[in-house]
Formats: sequence, structure tokens, C-alpha cells
Amino acid sequence: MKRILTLAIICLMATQAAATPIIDGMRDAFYGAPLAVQTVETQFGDASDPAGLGGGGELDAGYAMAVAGGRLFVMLTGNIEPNFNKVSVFIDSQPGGENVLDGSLAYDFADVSSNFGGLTFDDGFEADYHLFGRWGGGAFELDIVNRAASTAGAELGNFGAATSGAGTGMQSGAILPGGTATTGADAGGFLTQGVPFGFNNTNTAGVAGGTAAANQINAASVVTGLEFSVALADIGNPGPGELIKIHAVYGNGDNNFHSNQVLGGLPAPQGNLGGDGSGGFTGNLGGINFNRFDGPQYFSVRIAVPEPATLALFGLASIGALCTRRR
Ligand SMILES: [Ca+2]
Ligand SMILES: [Ca+2]
Ligand SMILES: [Ca+2]
Repeated sequence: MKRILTLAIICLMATQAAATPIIDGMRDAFYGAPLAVQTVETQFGDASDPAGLGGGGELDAGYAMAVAGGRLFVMLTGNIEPNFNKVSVFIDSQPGGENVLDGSLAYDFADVSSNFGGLTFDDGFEADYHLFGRWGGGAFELDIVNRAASTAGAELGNFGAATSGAGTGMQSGAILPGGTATTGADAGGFLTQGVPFGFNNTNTAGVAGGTAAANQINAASVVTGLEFSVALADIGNPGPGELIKIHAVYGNGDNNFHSNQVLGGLPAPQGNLGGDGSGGFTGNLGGINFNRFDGPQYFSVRIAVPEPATLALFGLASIGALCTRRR
């Protein structure tokens, strides 16, 4: 029975591994179940424009998939207001890293990444990479910074703007290796492969506005948002069976006032975190400590076993033969 269950899991993983989602900001079946579903209503406004150009921002659910030797795919359903509010995604994909963010790493316009200094993640989460997206009604923009390899005055990051759909609620583009460096990243870029992204801001459902417990059925039903893919080789090359941890959070453009939209979610009821963790403005995010909130404010995806390793376990010629035989 245990062996059959193991085979079923491997077949499922192999099936997922064989598929590739279209990076367009629309959630593919490829992702399967959400790894985190929003727990609180949004205090940064409930989006209501079906064209995706209105106000409001929320993070409804987080999805991810990764195959060893390949890429990490991430889908965050929800909305990003076209006022340069930011979604930040911190990725823990290699040993070491920052459990408390270092404010001396200065990048982004006016070096506002410094305002993250002192923010504390849950125990066990040590950030290595920082991806952040925003827009002001024109092109959606995305950056990815290798914080693990950065030092103060020598930060490494790449930038990309949407090349399709700019000015609309449905956009796509890519951060290109060898392309534009992140503003203020003094040591240039680090990517060796592109980071394609899709952004679809047309959700008008999902969580409601407020601070009460979210309707998680509605949150898990949202199919649009921000989607991207990054080569595992560019984020420390984690191997089969290893976990990649992802912390996603929505805040203002200056990185000094966080909303209550975090994945994994905060316990409800919960208002905006602000900069002090209680909704107050201090000028930075150093007062936020996610250990003070029950549960993990991150979600994890386990890297799927690639086909050759799977096949070696069973001495079979192809993964198709293995899975067909069991059906
Ligand atoms: Ca790490
Ligand atoms: Ca909503
Ligand atoms: Ca926590």
C-alpha cells in the first residue's frame, strides 16, 4: 500500500514536472492546491474595477511549483494598486541568509530597500533573494535582487518592465539577464537566465475590505494576479526534495508601511502592520517581527524529483511506463 502511494505521488510529481504554465498572470491547473490562502481582509482597499485599473490591493493566495534542475514558478493571486504600492517576495532557497533584514543593502529608487532594515521573519526563514513589483498605471515593473551575494555599496539586482499590455490591467514581460540593473544596485545584475512575468489585475472578488477574518473560499477562488518564473540555478540551485520558502507581502512604495496582506497570512482580526507591527508609522519596517504573529508568515514548496532520479529508483525506461502500469 505504501509503495502504491509512493508511486502515485511520484506519478503526480512527474505529471506536474512535464507541464509548464503560461506566465501570464492567470493561474494554471499546473499549480494544484494553494500553498497559502489569505486569512484576513485587506486594509489597503478592495479592488472593484474589472478592467484592473482601479484602486485596491490584496494577496489572496500563494502557489508555487519547482522541479530540480529547472525553474521555480510562483503565482500570487490578488491585486496590486496602480499607485506604486509594492508586492515584495522574499525567497529562502539556499543555506544562510537574513532572518533580520539588513538595512545597509540599499537599492530601488532613493535606496528605499534600506527601510526594510530590522524587519524580522519567523524563526527558520532566512531570506536570500528579494523580488518586488509595482506600477503606476503604465508598465508593470519587476526587480529581483540577490541579497545573499550583495554587500553594502555592492548590491546585485536586475530590472524588467512589461513589454506587452502596458497601461492595461493585463501585462507581461521579463527581467532579462544582462539587461537593466536594479536602480541603486551598485554591482549590476546577477541573472544568467530571464525571469518572465505576467500580471493580471482584473480580480474583483477574493477577500473583502477590512480587518476581519477573510473568506478563504473566495480567496482560493481567485485565478489572476502576479506570476513569475526564475531558474533554480539563479537562486542557489536547491536540489530535489529540498524546500524553498517564500514570504510575500504588500506594502507602500517607500517600504515603510506594510498592509495586513501577507502570505502565509496573519491571524485575524488584523489591521495594517505599518512600520511598528501595530499600524504605526515610524519611517521604516524595523518594528515588524513575524514571530509575534501565530503561524508561519511564509509558505514552502518542495522541489520535485526530476525524471532520471525517479526512474533510477524503479529501473524503468520512462516515467510514462511507470505511471501507465499503475493505472
Ligand atoms: Ca536562506
Ligand atoms: Ca477583493
Ligand atoms: Ca509567525
